[in-house]
Amino acid sequence: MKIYFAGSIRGGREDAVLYSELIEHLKTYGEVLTEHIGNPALTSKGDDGPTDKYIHDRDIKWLQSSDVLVAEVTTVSMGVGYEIGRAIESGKKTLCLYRPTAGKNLSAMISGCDNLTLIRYTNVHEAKSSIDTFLK
Ligand code: 6IA
Repeated sequence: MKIYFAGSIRGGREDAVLYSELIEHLKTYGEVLTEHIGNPALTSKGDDGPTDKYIHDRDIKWLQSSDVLVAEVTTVSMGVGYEIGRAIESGKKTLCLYRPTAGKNLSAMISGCDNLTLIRYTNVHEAKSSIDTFLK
């Protein structure tokens, strides 16, 4: 199975360690095409490719070749929202993981969407078991 994991980069890297834990878990199910998202060395200022066009075009190719999209949506990210929209439009199975946080509200464009699975969780163990339920 090819898995596209989406998590915030320029939207903020506060959850980078959590992303890497989720990615390690996802790797037990197949190939994670976007392993770099969990790399704490990738900062919101860092670079990972020659140009933004290169990053966009490469990531969309990976997204199109994937079987499922798993997105951690707690840290608001325009790129993650865009990837979710593109995945849904192409009929991909999509899981969004959200950790409710005081003072933050999830976008209605995610919580109101019938074409994705939205799971609210409180800790990484819950997030992993939601992944298990979704992928099995
Ligand atoms: O808007 P964001 O940057 O938070 O968007 C994050 C999402 O877009 C992730 O799920 C990635 O799949 C994708 N993405 C955005 N930027 C990159 C990137 N390097 N490398 C790989 N995927 C990316 C950007 C480095 C940048 C900080 C210069």
